[in-house]
Amino acid sequence: MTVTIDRHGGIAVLTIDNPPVNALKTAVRARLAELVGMLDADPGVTAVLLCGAGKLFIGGADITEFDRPPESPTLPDMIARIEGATKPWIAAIHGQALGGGLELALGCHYRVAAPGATMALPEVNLGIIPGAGGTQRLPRLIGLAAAIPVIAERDLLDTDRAASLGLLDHVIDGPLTDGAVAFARNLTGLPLPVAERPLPDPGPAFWEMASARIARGAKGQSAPLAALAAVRSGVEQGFAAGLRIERETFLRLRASEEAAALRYLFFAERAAPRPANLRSIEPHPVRTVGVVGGGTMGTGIAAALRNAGLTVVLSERDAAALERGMIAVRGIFEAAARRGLITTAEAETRMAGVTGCVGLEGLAECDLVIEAVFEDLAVKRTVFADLGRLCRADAILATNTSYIDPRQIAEGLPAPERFVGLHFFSPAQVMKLLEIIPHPATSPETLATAFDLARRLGKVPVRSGICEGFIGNRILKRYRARAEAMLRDGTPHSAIDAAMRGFGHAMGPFEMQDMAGLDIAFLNREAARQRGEAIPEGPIELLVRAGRKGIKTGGGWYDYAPGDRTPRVSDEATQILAPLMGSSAALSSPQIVDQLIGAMAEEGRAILAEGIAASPADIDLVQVHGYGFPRTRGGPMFQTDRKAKP
Ligand code: 3H9
Repeated sequence: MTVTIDRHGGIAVLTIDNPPVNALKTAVRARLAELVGMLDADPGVTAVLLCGAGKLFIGGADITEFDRPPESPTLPDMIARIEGATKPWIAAIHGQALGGGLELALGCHYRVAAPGATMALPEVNLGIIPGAGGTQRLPRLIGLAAAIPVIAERDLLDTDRAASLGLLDHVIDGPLTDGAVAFARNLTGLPLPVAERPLPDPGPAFWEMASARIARGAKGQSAPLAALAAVRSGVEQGFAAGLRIERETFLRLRASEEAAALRYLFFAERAAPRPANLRSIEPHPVRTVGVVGGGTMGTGIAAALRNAGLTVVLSERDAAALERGMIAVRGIFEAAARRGLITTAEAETRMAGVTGCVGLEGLAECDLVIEAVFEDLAVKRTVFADLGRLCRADAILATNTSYIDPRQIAEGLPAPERFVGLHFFSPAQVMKLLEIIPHPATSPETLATAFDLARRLGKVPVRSGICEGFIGNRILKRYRARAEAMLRDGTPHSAIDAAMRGFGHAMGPFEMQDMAGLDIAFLNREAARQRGEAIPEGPIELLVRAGRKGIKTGGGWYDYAPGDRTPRVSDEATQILAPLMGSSAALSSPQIVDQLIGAMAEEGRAILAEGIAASPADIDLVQVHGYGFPRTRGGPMFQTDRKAKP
């Protein structure tokens, strides 16, 4: 049963019961539509209360239905029926009312909510706009200034704000159903229909400002501005025309590549923290985490852990390095406070949960220790030998290595079943990706703990098998190699970067190298040569030997003005690179994109064939959350999969 009915005297209480999020799938819509007529015709019913079972009211339309043509009754039709009912319908909101769930509540005649509920229209996250009246009813209820950020800019309303804006008619402090039934009993009739409420046009300056603000925050996505356009057409042409335009836009965007990519990522991100094979395994309790190494990675990891409420012990080799590390962690919290993300008091509280220790003895009581010292096998082995001796027998030990084989690091560890790779991305307090790399001996409990930690940290975890660079850096290497091969064939690096930016990347492969510093790649290549790998001299060697190491030296692939990260084409770099450049005609932007995405996907397929990644979606999550692949494009595997389909 998707909708249950209960009677409280003359009040019919309908409860949508469609776990896990009461999504408005076809069967729910059909049942509700049927009930409108039945309850209207029932002389014993004076009002209808609409509730959600479980922890929330309604999570929205059922996104799994979006790959099929809309099925009757559609959500707009069903809401229109409720709006046209002769008896009052009251939405009783608890937990969350999202997307179509909030739109359904807006179509009811009254709304009441429990304290602490959230009301939002997150459709733009899925590349669509509200498609069941949200762009028309919300502004008429709470005004344009408050409604536009909710519709187009991901603003969330909590119960207090929703009540003060007039979205809610009443806040119910005690048990929700009882309070809502009492509210319903006191009603004397229907309010003025939302469609008839005035919505004056604020004039062109208002729209221009809203449009500029939304464009800035849209990150290349088309839905936010389309949502604003739907609101505006309702203001200029009236409610009915607004509804029609909203629906057309919703259906058009729903069928777009962008929306398909964002839906795909929505489900991949939801599935990532809970791999099926670990669902029944209890994670190890983790409260206090040790971090070894107070450099950029270690301090970022410490901040990420504190942001999730874990207690942190930061360990460094000597007092001076520890002090630098502690100052760096404090700097992260203070920067968050300056940007208004947390209060200064909260920054202090977060810092108070970080203690420092010189040496590893201070980590003895930690539940988990994450090693983030520099990439040197001997150093890491010494750290783990000491941790193995000093830490509690049940503590989990993790390495943040990005390149070294975890099997080599763990050699000689007394309990390799409690050892795992946790590869964070820099800055670790910001980047969402966490590659989890089990050692062959890692126990399911240790692995489940790693995934649970990722969930608590708000990270997107992806399990990777062991290979050089794991999933992400292995694909990066292939991507860079392909870009360099294009360059050698005769396509200028500026054209390659511009093509990737045009595709949606924040920067192209050569700009990325300038930002990271070419010397790092140079040193890695030198180290590989010393290990006996045949790596030919290439552009990186030419640039670094000419002193061009990237932004930090004022030039690399590009020139940079002091204090400005804008790349400018460099005559000097062009001259340095000239001997390497082939004479083939430069590739066009679509060819560049095709070849680079193709190279990434090809490496991805090899990674899948070797069992390094579990699914194409995992590879795409790595690209989107660790390497700046544009969300609206889904990922390299998604791209090639779509291309392969007729
Ligand atoms: C919309 O409403 C369009 C309308 O304007 C117009 C229509 C005409 N549908 O996140 P969780 C699944 S667009 C289908 O882990 P939480 C999810 O995949 C929609 N499935 O739980 C997962 O499945 P599994 C606008 C959905 O407690 C399971 O439920 N609404 C939907 O951390 C649990 O999810 C949104 O964009 C759905 N709508 O968070 C809200 N939602 O167990 C999207 C979830 O198989 N949803 N699932 O992996 C959310 O933000 C969160 O899921 C929510 C619960 C906050 C509700």
